[in-house]
Amino acid sequence: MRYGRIAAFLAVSLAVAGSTPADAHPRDDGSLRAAARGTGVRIGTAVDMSALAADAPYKQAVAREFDTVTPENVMKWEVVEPQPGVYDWTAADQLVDFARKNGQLVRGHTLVWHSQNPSWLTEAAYTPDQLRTLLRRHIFAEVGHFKGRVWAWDVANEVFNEDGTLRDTIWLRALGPGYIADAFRWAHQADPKAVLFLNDYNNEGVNAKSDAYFALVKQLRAEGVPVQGYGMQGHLGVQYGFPGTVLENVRRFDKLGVKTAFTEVDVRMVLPPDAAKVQAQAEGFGLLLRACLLAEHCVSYTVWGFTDKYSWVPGFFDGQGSATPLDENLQPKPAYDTLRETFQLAGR
Ligand code: 9MR
Repeated sequence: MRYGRIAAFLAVSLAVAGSTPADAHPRDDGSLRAAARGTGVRIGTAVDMSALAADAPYKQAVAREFDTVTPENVMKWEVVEPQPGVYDWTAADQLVDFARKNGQLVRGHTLVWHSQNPSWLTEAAYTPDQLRTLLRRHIFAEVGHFKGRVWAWDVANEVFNEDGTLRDTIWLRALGPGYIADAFRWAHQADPKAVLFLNDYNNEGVNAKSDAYFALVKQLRAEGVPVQGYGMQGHLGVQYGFPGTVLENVRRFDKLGVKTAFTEVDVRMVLPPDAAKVQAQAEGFGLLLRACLLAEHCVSYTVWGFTDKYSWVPGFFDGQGSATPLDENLQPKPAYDTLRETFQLAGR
């Protein structure tokens, strides 16, 4: 599989761009999903549930273009347990049903994190024992609710700082570093078939943060902890340049025997866009996809929103945006074409 995939990719990479005959993909409806077929890498997107409910062209595009969906917000703790012991799975169930109807898999996001936790949890003075019980209950409730319906879980999200030290969170403070292994064990008990991931940003290339993940994965697997995946979010910006060691990094996790995935890819820019930034953006999207296609166990490539109409970026980074492969009118940018062509080259 691995060498077939690489050989096919390299062989056609040498072909002149655009020389692929139009009839090379008889079942090709021109979508990313069709292009990804046969490559071993699933193409996914984060889904904004308000947009899915209100915007028909958006909804059609989610169904047409993607093999997997990730809830952008509706599986986070603050949404699913707004009051202690009171669960609300409504929006998340809607996405899971939508995915089943469209033959898509679901990446669950996320079980233990420092952000988007309910205020009843973060603002009360729980003892360490109580916090441990609450975390365990949360993981069993959520993973149990979706048992058999969620393909992969981002179990622990963003647990390291940039320098490779563990992030100071309510979990680390109260429970110590062992909370990570516990979260994986509980998730595995709740759904033994779900593929369990660590997930972070700025961990795509070889650096202090990804080194810390490498050591953690090695250690957890040596201890028999069910960590099965390493997720790289892939929030890039054209103004920063792109990491040069992504393939090297993905391959070292390959060798540890875990799956890898790009889980939240977007490539932002300082507004307004111009031709050079748009071209650089396409290269950023392509760089991560190539690394995934060239790795042995990279199972999915997910964009964090596919249209600028609903991207999180402008709300978080002043003066930045245009971070997704489709513009506000759902028209493709060069990044979209790069993704499709890169998949097509690898899939033939
Ligand atoms: O896209 C999400 C945005 O709508 C939320 O307001 C934000 C809150 O922190 O979270 C965003 O998604 C994040 C994801 O869950 C984890 N990695 C970083 C993403 C972008 O901030």
